[in-house]
Amino acid sequence: MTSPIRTERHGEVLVIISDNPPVNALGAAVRQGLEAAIKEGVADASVEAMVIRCDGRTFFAGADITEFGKPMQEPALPMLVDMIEASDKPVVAAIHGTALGGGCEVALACHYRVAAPSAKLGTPEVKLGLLPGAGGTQRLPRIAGVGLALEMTAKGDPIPARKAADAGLVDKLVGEDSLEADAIAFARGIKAARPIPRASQREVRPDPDAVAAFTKENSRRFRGFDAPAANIACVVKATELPYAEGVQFERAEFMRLMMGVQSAAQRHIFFAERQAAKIDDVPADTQLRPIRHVGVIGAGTMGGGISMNFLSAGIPVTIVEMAQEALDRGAGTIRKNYEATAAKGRMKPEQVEAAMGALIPTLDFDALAECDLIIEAVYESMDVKKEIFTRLDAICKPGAILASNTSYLDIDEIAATTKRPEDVVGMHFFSPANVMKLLEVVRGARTAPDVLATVMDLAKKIRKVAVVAGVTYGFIGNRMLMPRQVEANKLLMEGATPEQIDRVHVAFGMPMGPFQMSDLAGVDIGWHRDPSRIENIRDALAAEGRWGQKKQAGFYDYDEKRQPTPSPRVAEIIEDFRRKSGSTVREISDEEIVERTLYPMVNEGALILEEGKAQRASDVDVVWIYGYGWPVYRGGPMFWAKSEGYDKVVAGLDKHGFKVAQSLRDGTIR
Ligand code: 3H9
Repeated sequence: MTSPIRTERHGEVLVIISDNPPVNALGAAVRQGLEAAIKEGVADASVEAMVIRCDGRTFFAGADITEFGKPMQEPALPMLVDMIEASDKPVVAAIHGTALGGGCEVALACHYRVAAPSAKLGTPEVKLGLLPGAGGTQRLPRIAGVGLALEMTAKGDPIPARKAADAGLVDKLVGEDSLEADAIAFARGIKAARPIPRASQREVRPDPDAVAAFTKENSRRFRGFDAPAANIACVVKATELPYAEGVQFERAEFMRLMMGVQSAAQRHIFFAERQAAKIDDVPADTQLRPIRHVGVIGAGTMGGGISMNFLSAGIPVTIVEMAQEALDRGAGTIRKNYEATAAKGRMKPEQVEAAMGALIPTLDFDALAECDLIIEAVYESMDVKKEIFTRLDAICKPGAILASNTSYLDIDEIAATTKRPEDVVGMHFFSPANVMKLLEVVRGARTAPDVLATVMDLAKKIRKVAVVAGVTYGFIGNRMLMPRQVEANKLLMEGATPEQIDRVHVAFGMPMGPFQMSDLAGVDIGWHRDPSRIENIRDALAAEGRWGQKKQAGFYDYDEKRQPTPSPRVAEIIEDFRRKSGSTVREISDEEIVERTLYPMVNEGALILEEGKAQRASDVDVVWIYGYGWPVYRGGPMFWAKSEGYDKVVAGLDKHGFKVAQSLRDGTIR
């Protein structure tokens, strides 16, 4: 097998080049090649300096994650980077694309770093439940200071080359298109400079105030995760210990995290997210339909949020409403949202104007005739949706994709009202649609493969994580929500309180529990609107106008700042229902809440897979991570069930009398 590493001589400079697509991950062959090339440079008396650069779209984007958990082949990355740093001839990293993780650590071990202005540097290991384990936590603070090292390691977001240059992480920004030539010229300039600057030999002073402030500031973000604290601890060690001892600490922490379930879960999600984009029976090279102009029907919260995704990606949107007032309100909300983003400095005023300039609000339904994709986002009524699709069928150009944002309804029934069911697909966005990353792409019985492929590709362009779902009530996410809600309501009748059930869910790592979620979404959603018909606790709340946060009263009472407190009135309502139904009230344990609200979700996920309504278990996990805030360190419901042990989950379900999915009982979930 040919090595992914080659060398080229440019006079006294040896250029070491990696060519390991797609992202130059530092797999065994790359490490072996780099080791050999550095040795070659050190041994050759005519070499005075070395440059390391990568072919393709990026500098090394990290260790090869697929090797984790397998026996490590020599040389291990920590050894390799130490060897690079120990070279008695200066080594220059020439960075383009993203120098991430182990890639950033290779750059930190080099004596100098030059970068293209568009490059980014980062240590995203924390997002995989890890820390930079090849000296990164020890070299980074020594070069860039404690503050930036904490930001980069514990949060994991990459920084632009310019910021890296300001912090001393990059010695020189070079030409965007002349990286190699400029790096060679730079190497010539420093080839004789002595002493050779070695990051590990530098010192960095402790800064306990900065560490305390950073930890406090990010406590919410880090809640439940093991890796951020480990990253912080390593950076602190860099200020207290000599390099050799600091890396030992780093190594031990890295191994501890690597063996833990959190990192396994986070690595699972890294690959699950990428896998979700692939459709088993649709070839990757399927010819896509061009989407140059999108139409959205409905300028409410959902329609507005959906439109923003496309506007932000530079795709014009025609948005249609029935009344001028609703149209103006919708367009106004979109502008307000963009302006709020601009006020936070995350958008330039001219970008706001460019996005708004690409929005065409209209009352004329026929204006959708020339759109390439039309997304219906009106309220959940099959009759209304059928009428809309009949009209779309009559006016839309041939080949246009007709999508519904329905959260529950049967796409096939909607498609059947048209003469082109192959062009009909579900695009289920999650609220707020401009923020939430998940898109469920609902594949109807007759949806054409190129329609699916086009929508999946488009999802990537608008920075969504798309998952294919089959036609089933509630698709993947909402269908799994239903058994949870049913059990949560039963638990109330048996003695649990909304506070207890929500607390268990939050302690598990969910952003909120089932009743907090009801209050946020609106207790009145799906309500029959007849205050005299009170069949359950929810009806009783809705009848009293306790519609949730918007009314400052739902399952909880809310103050003006939307802070919840347990509601005595709700306790009364629950008590009243318990009495009327004659249910025996008992103490409910937190464990029972987990078994009865979370295990049934896993069970439903297994049924969805058995019925072929999701392609793979990891897709179900992606839905829950990106659509509902399932804690990523638990890897999604299906990964969680596996890591807990299917036997334990089955036993819990059996104990409470649930009908258990066969694949869960057999442990054959895929
Ligand atoms: C680390 O470095 C540990 C060290 O500190 C210590 C060691 C001792 N390995 O994302 P894309 C695959 S931990 C293996 O779609 P983009 C990916 O699965 C690592 N494979 O492209 C996909 O495969 P497929 C720290 C990897 O342009 C394909 O490449 N580094 C790796 O949207 C294309 O990926 C990170 O965490 C990898 N490291 O984004 C960086 N990276 O086509 C992780 C990617 O079969 N990577 N693949 O589905 C990224 O963030 C993005 O891939 C990147 C490109 C921004 C680079």
